[in-house]
Amino acid sequence: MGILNLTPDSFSDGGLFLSPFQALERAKQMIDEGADYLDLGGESTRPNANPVSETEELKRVIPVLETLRVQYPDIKLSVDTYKPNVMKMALQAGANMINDVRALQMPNALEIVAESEAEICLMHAQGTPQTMQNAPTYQNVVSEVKYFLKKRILICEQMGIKKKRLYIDVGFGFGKTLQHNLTLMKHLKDFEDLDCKMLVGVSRKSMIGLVLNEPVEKRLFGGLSLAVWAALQGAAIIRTHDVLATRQALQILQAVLEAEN
Ligand code: 8Y4
Repeated sequence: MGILNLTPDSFSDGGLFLSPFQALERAKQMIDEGADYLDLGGESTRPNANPVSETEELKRVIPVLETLRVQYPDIKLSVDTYKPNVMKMALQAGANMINDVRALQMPNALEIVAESEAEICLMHAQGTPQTMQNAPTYQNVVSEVKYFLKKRILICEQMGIKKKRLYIDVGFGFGKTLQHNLTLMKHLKDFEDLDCKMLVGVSRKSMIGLVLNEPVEKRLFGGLSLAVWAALQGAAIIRTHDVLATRQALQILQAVLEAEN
């Protein structure tokens, strides 16, 4: 899954992909590099980022989504939003997935996606982007994240959403310290018994930077290592800024896994 930032303030590629023209160029590049999904985001989710109005988010996301839908009928289009009305408009414009860092906890979000056929990513976060990095705490990060996701899956099923439409995501960096992130990564396999596909997003994140002591533009190798690890633990989708490199890392891994004995 290639990340398509439609925000002017995203700190990894600060403003590079804001104009619709540039966004579409970037989308084409990631599709050419082998992305199966694009994840369109109109509100920065980085720590301390300012929330964006619904009107502004719609203005950033919907025109690009509509254009991509026409130009690339086969690519899966995901929209990264927690706002129910953005979900509704995105689904009408042909989005295939709603990627919600609040796991459909906003009023009406469940109802809106339940009326559609779209896939859904339920992500765990502690706190909001404004507050989440202020001393996150857990007694047991793995069991607490797992319990949260289990509850959200159950609520989705009660709303009539079939489990096969759901992806779960532990939400690396969302209200987690470096130690929490590493522990979750070590125990990704434990999430298998929730019986949903898994999405993992670690591309360029601070957990890589903190271990390697590298700035955001030098985190590719670390990110590839984590992508391979996550795939081995059962992740179905890797959300990344670096589609070609990630594709190739996963392709060679797959060749090994499928080799004859
Ligand atoms: C550099 C670049 C450093 C980006 C940090 C970041 C996830 C997600 C984000 C995730 C799912 C981000 C929207 C944070 N992360 N959605 N979204 N899973 N499902 N930070 O891990 O990329 S935004």
